[in-house]
Amino acid sequence: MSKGRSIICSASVMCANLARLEDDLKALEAAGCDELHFDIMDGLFVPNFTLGFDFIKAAKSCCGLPCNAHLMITHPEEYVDRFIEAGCDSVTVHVESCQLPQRVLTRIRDAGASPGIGINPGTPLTKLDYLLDYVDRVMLMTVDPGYAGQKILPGAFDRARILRENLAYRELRAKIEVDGNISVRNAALLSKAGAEIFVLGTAAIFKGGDLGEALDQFRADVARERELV
Ligand code: S6P
Ligand code: MG
Repeated sequence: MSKGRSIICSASVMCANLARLEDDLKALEAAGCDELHFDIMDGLFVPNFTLGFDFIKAAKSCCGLPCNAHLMITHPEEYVDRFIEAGCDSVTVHVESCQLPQRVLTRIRDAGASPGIGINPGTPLTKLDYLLDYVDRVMLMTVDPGYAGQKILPGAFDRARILRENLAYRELRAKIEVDGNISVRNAALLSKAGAEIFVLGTAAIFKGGDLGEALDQFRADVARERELV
């Protein structure tokens, strides 16, 4: 992040108050949040269940923010079209769950959405090599996926740096996104390492207070912290 350029904030909807979803989404939109991040889990790829098509449609009906689906599911190729139909502007699939990931990414783009590839902390970055030409974002999981409220894995910072160098060497413009325990300090360090999109969950803004204020505060704190790390 160069001086003056703000981080891209993608708010993790599974961390919102689901009983007051409309209020939370409107507050995020009013505060200038850049995107909504929908975690889709199927109980197989990760040991948890979360949101689905109808939930995304409901969210779309009460705010105009761009929506990203983070598919933590097996056989994502069978579902990407339906997530795009439900209103997702971008769809991220995991390299670990796709048999033929390049084909799935191309299909997402051909369907009119922006493709992203996600990668778990234990998967070598080299698995991404042949996919970087096909994506607008690479989502580095900074915790093992499945739950909010975890601690960042220390290897995350070097992985962001190595990926940024690889993208620069190949003159590719895919953005690096980071997901999991994005606190102010972790965001500052990851931003310095080359991350541009930050998934904001319980470590960032969903702490029970005013969401708009929390987002403003988070942006300001990360900008300040970034000068210190
Ligand atoms: C976790 C999922 C994430 C979480 C987000 C929660 O598997 O992919 O998107 O919703 O990481 O954030 P936090 O700050 O509670 O770790
Ligand atoms: Mg996620």
